[in-house]
Amino acid sequence: DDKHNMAVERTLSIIKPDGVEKNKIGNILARFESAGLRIAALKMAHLSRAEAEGFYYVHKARPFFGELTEFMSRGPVVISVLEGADAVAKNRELMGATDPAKAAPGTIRKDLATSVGENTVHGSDSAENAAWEIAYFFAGSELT
Ligand code: RTP
Ligand code: MG
Repeated sequence: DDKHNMAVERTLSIIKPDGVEKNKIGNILARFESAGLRIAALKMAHLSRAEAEGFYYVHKARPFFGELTEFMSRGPVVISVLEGADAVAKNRELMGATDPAKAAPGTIRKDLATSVGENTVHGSDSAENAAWEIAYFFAGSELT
């Protein structure tokens, strides 16, 4: 039904170290707000290697795991919780494809990212994973 299809959801977003290095924090957060997503929690952090490994644990066996976790811990990131109708899918749409070369025009990755490895943003890929990812970084009292 319509209610189900337009469920109010939360999703976890990370502006990766390359996005912060390029001074694109405001640019990216403005895209979320313009698309109707509300920023329900927000912080900057410089992840340790272990924190990055824990977050991307699901990719532990992949060949790019070392590169990915080294990159994610090389500088500060901006971690936020986005809330709104279909927030998980809406954020993925705003981000574009994992490979910036394949991302649609007007998406964050097409406009700002340089490679698959340094693709500027992370977004949860399901509501279930979003709940786990939000709890990984935020205490309940930090969510508004
Ligand atoms: P993310 O989790 O960061 O939002 O990205 P995603 O869902 O679009 O892509 P995923 O398959 O979950 O991969 C996680 C991140 O790993 C890096 N990656 N590198 N070198 C490679 O072939 C490769 N493949 C993936 C990317 O930074 C990707 O965002
Ligand atoms: Mg992913």
